[in-house]
Amino acid sequence: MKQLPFSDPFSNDGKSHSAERSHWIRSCLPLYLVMGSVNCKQSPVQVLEQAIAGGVTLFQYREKGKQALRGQEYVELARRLQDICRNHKVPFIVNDDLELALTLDADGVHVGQDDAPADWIRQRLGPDKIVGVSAHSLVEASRAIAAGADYLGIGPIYPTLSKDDAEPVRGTEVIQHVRRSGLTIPLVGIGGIHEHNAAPVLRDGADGVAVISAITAADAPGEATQRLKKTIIQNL
Ligand code: 3NM
Repeated sequence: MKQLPFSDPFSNDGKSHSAERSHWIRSCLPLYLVMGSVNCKQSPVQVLEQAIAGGVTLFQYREKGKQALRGQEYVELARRLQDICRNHKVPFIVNDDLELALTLDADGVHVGQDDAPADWIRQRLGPDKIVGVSAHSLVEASRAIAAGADYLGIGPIYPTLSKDDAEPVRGTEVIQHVRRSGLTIPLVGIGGIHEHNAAPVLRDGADGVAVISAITAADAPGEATQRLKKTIIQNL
């Protein structure tokens, strides 16, 4: 897992969709933390610091749910978490909020199937930022790739309590299906993944796992991250 210099994919060198770029995106995906304040038992700042120390390779700010922060507080938390990411050279992605991403000059945006289309996001963000798309089937995966996605989040692999409107569980079969169809796009599995069930997700073709509760709901988020990272390294 060679980590290329952080600045590479963001340089405007006309290679946005080159093999180099896709290699770099893949190298960001092994342990992708998705998180907002509602997911955390401790302060989100502390959780993110511990998680990054434990080996998180990519971060998504996803402030969703009834208790989610709004307005200035929402932006303030985003800035604080982005600062931590910058200090550790971990890319900072915003969930479904192009305006916030543009305001903060975030490294990218992640969208779901009911959010703004990926090609619209890509147009506004420019070629150098990261655009991720949630997909639940081969058809959605193919469409996202055609719309310019850099990576896919495929799930839910296992049952999850972290997303109210989660789709039916897909198992790792959906990842096998996407890979067997010949699609090579960087992708992570998401939904109910933790240290004891991450291995099949990677063996079936994912480049990493995206998690919320495996890290945010742990009593010791740093240690939970380290254990999960160990499993990932053993199975990638
Ligand atoms: N997206 P946890 S599942 C944010 O299937 C999200 O697209 C999903 O949280 C999808 O790791 C999910 O706690 C929740 O199960 C993941």
